[in-house]
Amino acid sequence: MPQPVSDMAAGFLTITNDGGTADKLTSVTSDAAGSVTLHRTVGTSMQEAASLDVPAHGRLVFKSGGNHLMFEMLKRKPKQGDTVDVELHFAESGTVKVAIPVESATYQPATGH
Ligand SMILES: [Cu+2]
Repeated sequence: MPQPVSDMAAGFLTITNDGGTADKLTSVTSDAAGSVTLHRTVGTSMQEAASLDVPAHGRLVFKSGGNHLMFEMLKRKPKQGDTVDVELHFAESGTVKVAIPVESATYQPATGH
């Protein structure tokens, strides 16, 4: 996550599915934000996605200019070096908790984190 400059922030990560069953990321929640939505980039505009596919033996990649998490109504402004706790909710795998590190405000992940 680039250090937010407002009450909104983008988040990036890479989800790897080692299993033989396709899954879907259906929602993301965080105590740090009032709302977290899944966005994908189509051309130059971004669209909210109801879910994102995680293929069997594949990866779901969030990166600059592509899929990203959109944190809105941040309850506090995380600083570089902090981590933001996030719960990833999957259709098949249930809930997975991750801590996303906060990077500099200009951080642009090319391949996810
Ligand atoms: Cu967005």
